[in-house]
Amino acid sequence: MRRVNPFSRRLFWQGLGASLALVTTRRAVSTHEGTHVVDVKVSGFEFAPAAVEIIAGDTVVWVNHDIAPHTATAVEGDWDTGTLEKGEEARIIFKEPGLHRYFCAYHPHMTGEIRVRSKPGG
Ligand SMILES: [Cu+2]
Repeated sequence: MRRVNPFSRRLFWQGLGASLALVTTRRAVSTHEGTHVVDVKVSGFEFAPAAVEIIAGDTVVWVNHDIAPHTATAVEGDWDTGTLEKGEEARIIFKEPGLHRYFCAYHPHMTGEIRVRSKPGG
């Protein structure tokens, strides 16, 4: 395949070496280097998973799979995805550690929570 030129092949092996190193030194290496994106599916009038645990700086993405519109609206009122129609998504970056409970503004029985832990070593 033309795409596998010597350069990208070398990158591939470097990547493999890095992941092997991660496995062997797992205890010493943080599982959260850089930021992560966590998906929450909004489907069947539920947030799935309803409880999510992330590290400060991570992003949560809500994707609405229902025909009904939904929101993810913070109970504390400090963030809100706004209305998500079917197929739409919204992302929110959580920078501060803490527990964020949220609900759907259209269907308040739909609830979820995001637990944001502090960044290791910071
Ligand atoms: Cu809803």
